[in-house]
Amino acid sequence: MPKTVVLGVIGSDAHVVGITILEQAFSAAGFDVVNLGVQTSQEEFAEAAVAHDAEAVLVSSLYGHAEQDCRGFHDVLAAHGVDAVTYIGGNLAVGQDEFARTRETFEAMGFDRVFDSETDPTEAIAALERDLRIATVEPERATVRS
Ligand code: B12
Repeated sequence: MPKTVVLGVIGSDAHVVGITILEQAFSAAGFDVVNLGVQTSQEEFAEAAVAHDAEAVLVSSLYGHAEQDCRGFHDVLAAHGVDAVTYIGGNLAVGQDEFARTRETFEAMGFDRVFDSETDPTEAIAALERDLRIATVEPERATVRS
């Protein structure tokens, strides 16, 4: 059964190219992707996660206001009864903030993983496969030899 992920750009952010690439990459990797698009509210993420029984919620933010937009996000998810892995990625801080500090900030806010804007989608897919413990069977091992 494919695992469902909810994906969107939070807050008033309108940068759409990154999540379009992520949607294609996650779909090609075998996930069911619910793409909420840009300018998605915290409630919309939570409602979609419930409606689609999502195993992961992937938040994107590019315009530098991620910290404000994500304040209370995990409380909103919890209030809706969402039990899902949460990732955030993109350009999460204003200017040239040191990424290690940015990661700490968002982990403290409750995100399971934090990715910067240099992240290749395959890195996030590999992390999600590990976090959701998806078995990947190599084709030759799956072949039954007589
Ligand atoms: C194109 C663009 C725009 C376009 C957006 C068009 C559209 N509808 O998409 C327009 C002109 C509208 C725009 C507007 C603004 N922009 Co702009 N924009 C860009 C630009 C040049 C490219 C973004 C892009 O498409 N990149 C290509 C995609 C493929 O990469 P990506 O978005 O980074 O996504 C990848 C990764 O980040 C990562 N990723 C992203 N999200 C997630 C989530 C997860 C979970 C994971 C794992 C990975 C991940 O994977 C993605 C795929 O590889 C960037 C600069 C840059 N070079 O990045 C600035 C940039 C993002 N914009 C910026 C700013 C400030 C703005 C404005 C606020 C400017 C203004 N004062 O009006 C507005 C905001 C408007 C709004 N409401 O959102 C700043 C943000 C600064 C910051 N964070 O400190 C940047 C960095 C430019 C800069 N150097 O100052 N922008």
